[in-house]
Amino acid sequence: NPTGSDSYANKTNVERDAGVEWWRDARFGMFIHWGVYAVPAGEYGGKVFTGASEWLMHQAKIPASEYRHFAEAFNPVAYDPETWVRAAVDAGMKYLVITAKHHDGFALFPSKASTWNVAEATPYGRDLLGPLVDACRRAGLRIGFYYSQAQDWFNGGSVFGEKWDPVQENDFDAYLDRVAIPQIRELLTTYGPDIPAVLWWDTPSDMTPDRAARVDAAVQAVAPGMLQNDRLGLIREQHPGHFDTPEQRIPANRPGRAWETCMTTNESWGFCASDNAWKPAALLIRQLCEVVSQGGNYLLNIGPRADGTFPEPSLAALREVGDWMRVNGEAVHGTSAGPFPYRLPWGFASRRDRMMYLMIDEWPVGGLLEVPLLDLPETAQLLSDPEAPVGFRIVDNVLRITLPASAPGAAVCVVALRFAAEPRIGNIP
Ligand code: H79
Repeated sequence: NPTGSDSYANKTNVERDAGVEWWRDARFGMFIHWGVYAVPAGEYGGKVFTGASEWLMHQAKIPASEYRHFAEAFNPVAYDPETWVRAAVDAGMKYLVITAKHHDGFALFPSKASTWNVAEATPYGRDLLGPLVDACRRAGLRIGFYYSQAQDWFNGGSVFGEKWDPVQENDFDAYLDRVAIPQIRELLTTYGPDIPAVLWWDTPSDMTPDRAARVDAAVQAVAPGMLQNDRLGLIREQHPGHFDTPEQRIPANRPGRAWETCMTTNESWGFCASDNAWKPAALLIRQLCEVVSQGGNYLLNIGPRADGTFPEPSLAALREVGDWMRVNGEAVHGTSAGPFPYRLPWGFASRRDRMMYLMIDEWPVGGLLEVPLLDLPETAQLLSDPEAPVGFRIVDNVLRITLPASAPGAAVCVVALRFAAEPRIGNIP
């Protein structure tokens, strides 16, 4: 009987994790930060703001009466959700989370709760989420909604730090009742019974226990058991949600439950014209491997342009990650944390049933890989070159795997080991 999060918090880890199974197996998803901030793209009044273009209204202290003009230039005529979804699927991603509303209060969906939405405030004049939901459904991709429940600089929600506009002088409870809760209901009732698959809250400033309970009750009333992250309330323990959300980092110690690292592909979440700090695909792959080896999910962000297209460097990175995933995806999807608590000299490991995947990002000298396992595998194979000879034996309580003397490529290289039974773990260096 999935009632509020209070009862949820009392459940055992196993009960709590049952509804998270598809999400855990997915391991790899796409975050999408899209809104009218893609129009100024990190520049205002001749000044370039770096870091996070979705924060421009806040950083440049733009009054709502001026900021709304960006919506008049938000006309994503090249928006083709099928293309987005194909890019995600081809990259090996299994779910997608899009900003239904970010801190600037702009809704990507028609809303009766505020005219500050795509249907009423832009020349595009129609829903952006529905077509994406449909494209995801057709492709078998799950879709979640990010919703900034507390910060809303446009509709009278909370404001991080100093306020700069009279519209922000508002009763927060009135904002929750007038905007946030009705919009959350709209998001939960418009797109179908299993949509969204996840609710992704953010920055719970002002979300005192009674307010968080009020929002959660609204969610449970229409979508009992809805998968949620851990950012609903100020007191995280009151509404722990289903998973932890380390942002822009991979935790040194693996959390004791489901978790998801979200990361940008350059430095900004929203599209930022001046941000050219694109991470090489090899780094994204390495981060995916590290996260997966610790039992987490990797939610990789894309900031689409105002015309509805993904920036070319993002597409290039997704294609490269996809090339890697087509060869090595079995080390990612449906796996759980490897047996080693931290990175070994050569890299990471994940496992599924009797398989163990060694994800090598630092090729061992002479191709001699030392793995702290006490049992021999039945087979050992390089996923990128299944015909390559791979030897294995146990010497001094260490599994020694003989690989080609030099690395076959630049990206992480995976060796798949199949065991007859769960191997015993040796001394971890
Ligand atoms: O949606 C993305 C961020 O916009 C959001 N969470 C991710 C998923 C986020 N909101 N707040 N924060 C992250 C942390 C606050 C960062 C800040 Fe700043 C430091 C706010 C002001 C100083 C970054 C740098 C944003 C503006 C300047």
